[in-house]
Amino acid sequence: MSGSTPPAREGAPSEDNRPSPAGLKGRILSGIQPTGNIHLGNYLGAIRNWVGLQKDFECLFCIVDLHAITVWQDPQELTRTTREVAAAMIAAGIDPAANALFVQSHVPAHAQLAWVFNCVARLGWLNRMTQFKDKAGKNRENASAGLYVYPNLMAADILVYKATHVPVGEDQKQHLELARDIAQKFNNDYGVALFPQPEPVIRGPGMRVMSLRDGSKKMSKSDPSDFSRINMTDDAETIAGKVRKATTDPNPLPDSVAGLEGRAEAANLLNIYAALTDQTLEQAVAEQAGQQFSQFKARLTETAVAVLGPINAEMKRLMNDPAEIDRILAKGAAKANSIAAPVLREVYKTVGFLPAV
Ligand code: AQP
Repeated sequence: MSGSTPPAREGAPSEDNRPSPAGLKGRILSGIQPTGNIHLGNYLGAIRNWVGLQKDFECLFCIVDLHAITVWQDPQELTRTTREVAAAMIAAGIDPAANALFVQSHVPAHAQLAWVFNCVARLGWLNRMTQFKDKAGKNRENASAGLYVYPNLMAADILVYKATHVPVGEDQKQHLELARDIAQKFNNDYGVALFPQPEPVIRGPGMRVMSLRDGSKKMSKSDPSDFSRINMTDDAETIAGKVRKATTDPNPLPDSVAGLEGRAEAANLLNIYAALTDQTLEQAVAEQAGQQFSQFKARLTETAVAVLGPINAEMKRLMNDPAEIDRILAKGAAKANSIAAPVLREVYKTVGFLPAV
C-alpha cells in the first residue's frame, strides 16, 4: 500500500468503546442496498446467514441508501424499497429489538467518517477496486464520483461502529481488505490505536445465486428482467411461472456434481434447491439424479414456495403498516447513533476537528 505511514505511538489514547457484551463473539455490521426487488439471492446468500449470526454477535443491520444512490434511484421508489428491505429482514427472522436495524442516511456519522476516509485512502487503492470497473462498465467517465469512493463509505460503515466482524460475499472481499488498510493507515498516520482490524465472517455455504435467465450472471435486484429473479414478494403462482420459464438445457439432471460442468443453469437450479432444502450440492444432485427438468422444476417450485411463503405473508403484513416500520427503523437509528457518535467524536479529536482535551 502506498502513502505515508508513520508508526503507531505506544499507548496512544483511545476511548474504549469497543464491543464486549457478555458471551458474544464481537460486533457485526451487515449492509444491504435498497436498490430494487429484494430476491432469493439476497435471502440465501446473506439474510438467512445474518439471522443465524444474531445469537453469537451483537449485530448492526444497515439498509445502505447512501450506497444505493451511487447509481440513479427514483426517490419515491427508494423510500418504498427501503421499507420493503426492512420488512423482508424482519420477516426472515432479524430481531430488531435485540439488534439495530436502521437506515444508513439516518445515522450521519457514516457520511462524516466517510469524508475523513476519503482523505486517508489513496487514489491508487481505489483504482484497483474491481467492482467499480464492473459497475461503471464502458461508460466510466459518466459514473458518479460516489460510485468511485463507495469503498471508503463502506469502510466508514464498518469502522464507525468499530465492528470486529463483517459477513462478506466473494464480491465484497476486496472492499473489506480496503477497510482494513484504511483502518491501519488512519491509526498509523495519527499514531493511535483507534480502529480495530475487522475480520470477514463466513457462515454456512458461500452461496451465489445466479440469474434464472442466464447462469453466468448473478441474480440481481437491478436486472431489468423480473424473470431473472425470484423476489421475496413473489406469490406462489409467480414463483411457479418464473421457475417454469427458467433457462435450462435438453438433458436430464446428472448423477454427479462433475456432470454439472458446462451446465451453468442446471447447476444454479440445483444449488438453489440444495440451499432451500439444507442439503449439500452432492446430496441434492444424488436426490434428483436422472430427473427431467419438468419434474425437478415442480419440486423446486414447491420447495421455494414452502420456504418463502411464510416470509412473504409476514412481509405483506408489515408493509401494510409503514408507520410501524418507520418506528422500528427510527429506534434502530437511535441505537446505532449511540454507538457511532462517540467513535466519530474520538476521530474528530484525533484529526483536530475538536480539541483533544
Ligand atoms: N445473487 C446473489 N447470490 C448470493 N448473494 C447475493 N447477494 C446479492 N446478490 C446475491 C448478497 O446480498 C447482500 C446484499 O447485497 P447488496 O444489496 O449490498 O448488493 P448487491 O450484492 O449488489 O446485490 P444485488 O441484488 O445484485 O443488487 P444490485 O442489483 O443493486 O447490485 C450481500 O451480502 C450480497 O453478497
